[in-house]
Amino acid sequence: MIGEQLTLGLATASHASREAVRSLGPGVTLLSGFALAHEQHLLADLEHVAQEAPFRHMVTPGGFRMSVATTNCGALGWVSDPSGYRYDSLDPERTKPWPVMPSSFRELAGRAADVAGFATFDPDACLVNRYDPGARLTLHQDKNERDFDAPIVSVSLGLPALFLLGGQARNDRPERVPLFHGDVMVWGGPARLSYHGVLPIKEGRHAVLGARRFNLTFRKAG
Ligand code: MD3
Ligand code: FE
Repeated sequence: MIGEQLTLGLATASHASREAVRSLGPGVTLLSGFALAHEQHLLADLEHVAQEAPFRHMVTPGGFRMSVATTNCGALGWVSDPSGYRYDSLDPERTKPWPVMPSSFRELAGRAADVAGFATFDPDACLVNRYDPGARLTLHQDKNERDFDAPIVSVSLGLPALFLLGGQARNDRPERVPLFHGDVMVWGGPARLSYHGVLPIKEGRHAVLGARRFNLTFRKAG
């Protein structure tokens, strides 16, 4: 119940009852429904980002086309190509900077980090993943960022997903966490280098976003 008390002041009355804050283990906080209060704004801004820097299927260093389609906004964007993973200030497809991170995105990420106990989170990168049914993300660690003290904030929109929450070793058996439209997760401290992934998205239709899941991941990359 403390979670609802924590979030009540941040949510509009109509969304407060759909919010809850839950710890999923050391350094992992799930803020259910946290993005719902700002849904319209977020979706409009997401549309603008994707218009400027279209989603594309990146290729892994192993030469595989990712089933997830990706774009970015903010000063730095996550890029994968056959030469490796990196953060780049330029979108290689347009040879231009990534779209500016919308204030709706930045502010949501900051508020979520704050509720989870990370006082000032000022992300410089927002990776946006788009999943069609069947798309997945195999178990991996995120270690291309420079600052492992900063948390990572993730916002789920559209179709639900089963998130794989693993441990510090690839062989640790992952827990399955269902994530729904509007859920926000914050990772930091001991969980920052945890293995994680997303099981193949099931067929379905979300009332607003149709047959798709979007995930915004905010990072301090530079
Ligand atoms: C835990 N994306 O893009 S976000 C990724 O739903 C990625 O699209 C997933 O993993 C998605 O790299 C999950 C949640 C997330 C992101 C980064 C993490 C969890 C994390 C880094 C460390 C630990
Ligand atoms: Fe990841």
